[in-house]
Amino acid sequence: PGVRPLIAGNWKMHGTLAAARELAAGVAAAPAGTAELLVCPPFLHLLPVAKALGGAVALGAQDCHAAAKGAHTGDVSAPMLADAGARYVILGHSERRADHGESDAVVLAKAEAVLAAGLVPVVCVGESEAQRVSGEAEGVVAAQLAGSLPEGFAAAGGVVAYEPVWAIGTGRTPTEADIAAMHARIRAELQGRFGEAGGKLRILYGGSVKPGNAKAILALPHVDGALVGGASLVAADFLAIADAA
Ligand code: G2H
Repeated sequence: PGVRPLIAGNWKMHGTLAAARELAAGVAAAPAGTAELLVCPPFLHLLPVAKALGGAVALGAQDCHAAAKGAHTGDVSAPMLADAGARYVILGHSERRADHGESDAVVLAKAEAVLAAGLVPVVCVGESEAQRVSGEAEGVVAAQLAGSLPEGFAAAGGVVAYEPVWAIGTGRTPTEADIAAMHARIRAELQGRFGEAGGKLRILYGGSVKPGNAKAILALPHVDGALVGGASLVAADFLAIADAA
């Protein structure tokens, strides 16, 4: 209550240019609802997607470099993303932590670059299955937050996405009680660090969110939206999730 829910689509490394344009147009055709909509295509598709979205749906990227410019072959900076029309940047997704060895310190540096470019970081945190089973999940997530959120995070309206690694793309989700408990813990960490402002930041749930489970998940306390992977690749599914917010 109070914060506008955010439904974010993480398109990951999927699709052709034509498919990206079509998906963006399908999302943009939806009537404005309660939730803010955000789509995060691959870098290469940002500009055509921005054009197809026409401004009604926010644009985001899936990563950026920590430096504003320089000799970093193959990388993309936050100012470049701002220039292309992005408003959000997903950082520290577990696939980047796994595929590219991104640590909390790397995510922190990138988040600082995102803030410096006037963009909003969407910082992903989440425990592995072994950490969940051994009862460490909340401690792991609290440590990730402490290590990866920059000082200016709350002032910029930063977003936290809780994505248990074992729920990503697997069709498995935590119980509603486990999601609610983790989101309450994340809220407490944000308030402990940022005070009153931490009470208003959006905390998204991510990991196998589908039209069929979205309503129950989005109704939980301190769940202020969703980060959607697989189901964001079909406009009707993505919009059904947004309607559940
Ligand atoms: C988690 C999520 C989106 P999926 O990675 O970031 O993907 O919805 O496919 O589990």
